[in-house]
Amino acid sequence: MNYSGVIERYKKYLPVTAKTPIITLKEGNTPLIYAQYLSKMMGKNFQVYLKYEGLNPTGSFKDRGMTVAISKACESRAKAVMCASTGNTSASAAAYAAKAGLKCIVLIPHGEIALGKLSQALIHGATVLAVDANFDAALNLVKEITAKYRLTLVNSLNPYRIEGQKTASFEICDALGNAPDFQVMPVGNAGNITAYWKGYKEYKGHHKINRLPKMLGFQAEGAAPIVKGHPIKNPKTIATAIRIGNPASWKQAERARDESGGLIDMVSDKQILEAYKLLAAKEGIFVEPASAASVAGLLKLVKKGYFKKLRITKIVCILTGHGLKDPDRVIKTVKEPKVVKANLQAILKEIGY
Ligand code: AN7
Repeated sequence: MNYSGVIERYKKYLPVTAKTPIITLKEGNTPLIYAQYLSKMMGKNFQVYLKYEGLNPTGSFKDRGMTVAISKACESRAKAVMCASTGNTSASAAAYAAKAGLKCIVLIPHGEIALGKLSQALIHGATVLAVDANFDAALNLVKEITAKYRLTLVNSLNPYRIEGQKTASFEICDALGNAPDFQVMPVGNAGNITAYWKGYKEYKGHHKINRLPKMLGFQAEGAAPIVKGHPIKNPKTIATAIRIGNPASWKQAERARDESGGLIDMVSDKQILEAYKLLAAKEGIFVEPASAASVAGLLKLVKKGYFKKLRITKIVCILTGHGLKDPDRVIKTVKEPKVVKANLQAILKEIGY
């Protein structure tokens, strides 16, 4: 099939017209991978799938929203776009703005974004400003500036971002033939859970599916405002992508949770790193720490006995970003390679032959 990106594939469900210039890097169409190890671990009748969003062009799910946001910005003759970011939004905005010939300005929390993401924003030619503040403060600045000047906001407060991101739920339903029973995902600024839930409801409205999943969202313990019920002033977690203390789509996330009969809970950095290693070692999938929060959450719920064994139960975990975004984390998490002499005996001894 000649695949042309999420706008082309799902334009029927998106706010685009024949006049919209489509700026695409052929995002979307990511694999839904059956998780052999996790499914077996959960026992008979459970099927766990991993939606590997790290395989989008810039390595995260943000590209689905960015193709629509940047296309609409071009349609309205914008000259420049701006966002605050924990990293992935800036990488995606920079790439799509480059393709569209738009200026891109990003504010990042100084010293707190993963190296891969920073490299992306820089090489795509964005103006990157590292501000001496956390993500929440940076986003407030961006909101203020974009309200006053001719700069288009491309954070997920921009409704076109949500529109594009909802296509991931369409893909899951198209692949499974219906909605899954549960969807597990990380929650940061809460745009993505909002987008998925919107997508599922719309697909049901169009009779493409006949049920809705329960939405299970996970925040990092040190950055869990929704779980705790109040903003977190100094959010802390090794999962820098979701180090967010006052999510922009807080209310919408609660609505997704409540309407679906799901939950929003939290996982510790330790649980995140365990899931991070398990995914790589047992499923062959390398994700960034924030993405591992979904599987960490799944494991937490399994331990609690949350899932009842009734019939075939399908669970989809969203793996939001690629592991190569944050290679430093691997080095901090696992043993570095052993240095050996360049001789046969020494190597055979090490590998036990
Ligand atoms: C890998 O890039 O907020 O709940 O500025 O990069 O929709 O915010 C990233 C968020 C999950 C959380 N996984 O999604 C940003 C940014 C990864 C992410 C999230 C992010 P939302």
